[in-house]
Amino acid sequence: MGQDHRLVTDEMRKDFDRHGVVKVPGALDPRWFDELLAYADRELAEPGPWSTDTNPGGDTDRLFTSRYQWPTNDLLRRFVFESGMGELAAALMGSETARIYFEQLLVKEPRTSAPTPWHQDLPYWPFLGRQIASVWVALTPATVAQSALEFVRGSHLGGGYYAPVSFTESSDWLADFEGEPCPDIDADRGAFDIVGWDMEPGDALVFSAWTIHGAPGNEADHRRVAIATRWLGDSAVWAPHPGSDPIITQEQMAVRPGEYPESDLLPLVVDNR
Ligand SMILES: O=C(O)CCC(=O)C(=O)O
Repeated sequence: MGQDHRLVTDEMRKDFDRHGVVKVPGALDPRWFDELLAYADRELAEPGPWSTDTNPGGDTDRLFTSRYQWPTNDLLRRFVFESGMGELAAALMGSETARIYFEQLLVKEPRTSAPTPWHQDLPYWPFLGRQIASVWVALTPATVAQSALEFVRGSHLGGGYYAPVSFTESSDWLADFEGEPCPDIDADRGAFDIVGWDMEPGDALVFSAWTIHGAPGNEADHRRVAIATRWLGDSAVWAPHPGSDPIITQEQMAVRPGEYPESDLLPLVVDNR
């Protein structure tokens, strides 16, 4: 049974278990918006070390991501520890604890054609387990018609573990992964149970790391900005593999594959034990 949470209803818990995704309206206090949007401006102008970019410096046709800055950035550290996103993830994962893995800024400039490819998150990451989830919070409005995320409902239960795909053209660490490709959802959308929600600033999507998801580009005439946090619950285990994200590697970890990822690099943000 998950922890009580003022925003999480029994229906949401059931939906998270059955569908692998839920929308939680008004999850992020508006007092965070201005600071996080200003951070997005700074990042776009001067990207951090772990970023991807389809059109550096462009103000259109640009899908930009930047991750793993909470260890060195005071705003993002506060966001990770104080915004309540970890508590939300723990409640929906049915976990007593939540460790932060990383945060990720996601920006689509107006009139961006690059879609977010359909993918599962877990194969990108050096972990395994059912209690691994993301909280994706909109900082600007996003509609399904123009730019919002979509999910294949129930795909977290399908047993697939699909090869990660790069968000940009460049081949990078993902090239080491060997595995079956994610199903081509767009080739036959009617064959899948696809769900998405129009989002307002502060609305969150909480989804399992096993759930297949993707997004169109951005047809809107405003920037689409979101920030995601990635959470490890009680039953997560360390599972590095070729093609997993190099932000944290075996060399930095004292635990062995298959063990619970106890580490200062993955601090406990929520601990209700
Ligand atoms: O914001 C996007 O378009 C991609 C987000 C995503 O894939 C994720 O948060 O896992």
